[in-house]
Amino acid sequence: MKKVQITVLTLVFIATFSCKQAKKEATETSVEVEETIDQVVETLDPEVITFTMEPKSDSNVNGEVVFTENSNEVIMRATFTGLNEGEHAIHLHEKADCSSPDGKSTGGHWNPTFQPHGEWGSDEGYHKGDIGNFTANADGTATMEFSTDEWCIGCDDDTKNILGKAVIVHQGADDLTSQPSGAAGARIACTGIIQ
Ligand SMILES: [Cu+2]
Ligand SMILES: [Zn+2]
Repeated sequence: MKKVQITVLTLVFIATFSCKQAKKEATETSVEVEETIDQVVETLDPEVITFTMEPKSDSNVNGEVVFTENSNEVIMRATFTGLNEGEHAIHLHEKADCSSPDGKSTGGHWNPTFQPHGEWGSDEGYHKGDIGNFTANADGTATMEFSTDEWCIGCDDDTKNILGKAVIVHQGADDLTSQPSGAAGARIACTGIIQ
């Protein structure tokens, strides 16, 4: 009889222990699953903000700009109509205010790091708004894409946060050297980047 009791106790002990172990493993697994779900949600549901550009300086330019933030990178995609064929500068300017007819209410280039105007990525410096140039087709349409890890949408870093800035398209090309803004001519389309 004693032997039976010991055997039963042992079994109870083993059962309790394995149950605790199983519970611990289950908790660990569910934490891992939650972390994985968070990662998947971040991948499937990136921050996306979309804006319609309005014509400025009596142009007929219209456009749509989409910013997507994904894995510490912001991708900008834009489409335009009503442009003259050829190269056009596109920048982020410092204020999300498109109220003036010439677009100058947006201020100068967004330059939170106090650098000279230049080509994006240049060793000599460049503004955080110095996206560069894109080319319009003979029918006046254009698409452009730009991506960088030097921007964010709504983060706490003022040298990266594009919210509160403006997108400006110019009549001419940015020569990437003239100060302070590349001598790109009139501002022909504008949108504020406001959430
Ligand atoms: Cu500009
Ligand atoms: Zn610039």
